Amino acid sequence: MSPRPSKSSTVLDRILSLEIARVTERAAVAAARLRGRGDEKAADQAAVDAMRREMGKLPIIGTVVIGEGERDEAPMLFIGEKVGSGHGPKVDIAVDPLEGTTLCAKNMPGAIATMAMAEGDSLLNAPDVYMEKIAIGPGYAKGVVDLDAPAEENIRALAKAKGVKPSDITALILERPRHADLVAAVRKAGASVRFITDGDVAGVIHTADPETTGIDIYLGVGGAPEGVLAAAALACIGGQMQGRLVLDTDEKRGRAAKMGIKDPRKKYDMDDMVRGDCVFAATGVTTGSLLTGVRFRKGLVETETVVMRAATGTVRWIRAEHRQLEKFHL
Ligand code: VTB
Repeated sequence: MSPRPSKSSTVLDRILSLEIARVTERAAVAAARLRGRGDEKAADQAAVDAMRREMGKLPIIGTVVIGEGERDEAPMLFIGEKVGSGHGPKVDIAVDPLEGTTLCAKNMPGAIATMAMAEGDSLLNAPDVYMEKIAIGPGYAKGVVDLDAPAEENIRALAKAKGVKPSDITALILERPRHADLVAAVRKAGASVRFITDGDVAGVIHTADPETTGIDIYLGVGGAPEGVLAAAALACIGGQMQGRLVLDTDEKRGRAAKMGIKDPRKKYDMDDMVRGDCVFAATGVTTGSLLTGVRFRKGLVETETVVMRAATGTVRWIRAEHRQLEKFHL
């Protein structure tokens, strides 16, 4: 893929693109301590606290644009909060300290700690509402699938572009009652559906490597914050994604308007959600098909993290052994 334009190539310099890994590592380990305790809130809070503490050390002037919620409902990492050391480049921050709180609380596969960092004013400021999403991996002509096309048409177009039959296509969809019609349409087109119960950031990322994951397309309605984070990842590794906020009440439209969204029905392309260079990182909390979860061994903690950068398309898989356990408050 061609490198993405960067307003200022030094903003997300090489050091920052590795330091981000420390932040998601800390959040993942904190959440992993609470795997399987049935307490989503406690696991999320632990991840938030750890992420915020570590982020304070980053040499950035950061603004949270995708966070734990709006200011009145989230005490930390709320939208608009300033984070970082206060010295360095101005950056937008998107966080989901524990993506898949239920997965973590139930100790099920696929919980991750994730964040993205982008040049200032370059990430979509999305309220915490739903987003309709469609995503495919790299190597297809632009526009081969479209959010507004019927699912059958998208499956057929994708199969044709891939040079396979619709029955060779697999769509990943969140298992929710709201997706009953979508699932029926995908199956009617002949394609296979794989369900996930949570975790659509990783779900979208799966489309980038169909040979490994078996996933060709991501479809359906999930969280808007997760949508922007997923767009940041795809902006790094290539692929196409479109999203539209579900602003179905006056209250939601009002919240969106306050965040600068003028057209409530706008269809966002990946490049509208991520408008410049960015780095994305995710660390596994519980083992899933994207990342291995945190392992607690005698005297050390192991983590696995993926870090991606849009300007260069570099993807790094970082397996870390942490020995200074007091840093994790262990
Ligand atoms: C998805 C999924 C998340 O929320 O975005 C989903 O990726 C959407 O909300 O892991 P509903 O659960 O209301 O369908 C999560 O499941 C996190 O809650």
